[in-house]
Amino acid sequence: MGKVIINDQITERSEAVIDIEDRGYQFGDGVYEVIRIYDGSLFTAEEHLNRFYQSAEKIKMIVPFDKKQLRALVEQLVKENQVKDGSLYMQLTRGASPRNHVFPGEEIQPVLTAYTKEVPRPEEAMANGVKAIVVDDIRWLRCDIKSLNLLPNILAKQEASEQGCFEAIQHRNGLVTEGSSSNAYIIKDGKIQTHPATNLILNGITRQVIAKLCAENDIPFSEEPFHIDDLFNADEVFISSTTSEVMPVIQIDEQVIGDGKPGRITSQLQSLFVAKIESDKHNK
Ligand code: PSZ
Repeated sequence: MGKVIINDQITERSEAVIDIEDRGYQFGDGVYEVIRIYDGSLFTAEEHLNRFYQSAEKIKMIVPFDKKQLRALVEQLVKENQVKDGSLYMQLTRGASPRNHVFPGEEIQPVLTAYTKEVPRPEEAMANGVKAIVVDDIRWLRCDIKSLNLLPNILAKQEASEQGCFEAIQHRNGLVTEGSSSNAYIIKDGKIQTHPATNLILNGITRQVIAKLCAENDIPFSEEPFHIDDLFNADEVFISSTTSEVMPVIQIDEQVIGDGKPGRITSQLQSLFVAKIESDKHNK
């Protein structure tokens, strides 16, 4: 995908230049978003853009565009790159200035960058389910911010990958928070349960879509922390994210979940999610 955004410009990727003292590069001092693209259009764009502005505000950064301008700019990028099914990555850093922990002065402008890529839907994994491991959540206490700092998430995901697993499900003192790059849910006796949207998790946009679909379809959905034991003993487990959508988890560590196949309610949610993707396309 040839073109990228730098600040208010769309340019060829090969011509894009980032300063070596950009604070995103040096400190991870910035925030980001990933938005799914289905059939050339951005899915739940408004929700992702809102969270981008909120994340920026939480770290005392101001996005140098209004939401309408930014939306038009990223939509233009998707169009110019002719993305069909893929994703848009966008980030905002506190700008480039001589390395110093203290914020730079007001003369330093934040730096916005964005690019797109083609990403197929993970059909096989969604149909058959994936494996996960459980790890300690060693992250900071502001996981509600979609910060560029992802070291603990990367270490957790690498551990999962080395064990042949798709995701690492994190816990604090035995209470499950979320995956390294996903929200986590259990289903017991027909009821879906997930960690409440506090400072300890990212309030996923997919999570919010799922909550709404549950409300509309009379599927019990509760936001209450649950224990690792509940995870191992659940009837069904699934995770969610922008690219994983509703992803069944069929094994955690050595424990097979249910009968080792995606469960009934998880499959129902997958169907509802696909219907939502389709209806959003038609309502554009
Ligand atoms: O491409 C990928 O693998 C993606 S795109 C977005 C994610 C992964 N994950 C976002 C995420 C996250 O990083 C953490 C720590 N918790 C929850 C989520 C799910 O958020 P949404 O649903 O907004 O993508």
